[in-house]
Amino acid sequence: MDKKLAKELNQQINEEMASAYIYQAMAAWLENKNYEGFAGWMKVQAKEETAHADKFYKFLLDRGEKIEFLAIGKPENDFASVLEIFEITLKHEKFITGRINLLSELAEKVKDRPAEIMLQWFITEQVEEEKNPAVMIEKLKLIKEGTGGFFYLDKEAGKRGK
Ligand code: OFO
Repeated sequence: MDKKLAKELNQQINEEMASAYIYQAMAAWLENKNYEGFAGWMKVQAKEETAHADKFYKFLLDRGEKIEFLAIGKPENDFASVLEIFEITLKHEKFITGRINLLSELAEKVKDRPAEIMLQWFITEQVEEEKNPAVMIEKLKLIKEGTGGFFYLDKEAGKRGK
């Protein structure tokens, strides 16, 4: 396998695990505030990220590449509001979409067809990954924290993955 592509795919395991870490820290902050629904939403998100990491892990294993686990930085642990959490989430997902696009362009450049096909799943997935926080941001902008509408949204958010 092309060395640069293998290195970047290995790096993506780290990016996905780092995403899980970021979202789990957000879930903890939300749980501390007793926003159990939003916290549940974030926990589902974190689990999805470890599943994404696993897809890259398995792909590299299947191709006979050596896997190297890299360091994960300390995530943000304090937030100004629930809205800010989802804004950070959207920004982070846009960064991940950029990573997936980079991987896809690289796979195309070196004509690695299996990698191209594997990455197509992620290209589609990233549409959802950006849409989910974007929808939540729109809703949160319409309602103030502490209102009945806010607690309703918290409850609705908790239905994710159930
Ligand atoms: Fe794995 O897509 Fe979000 O980060």
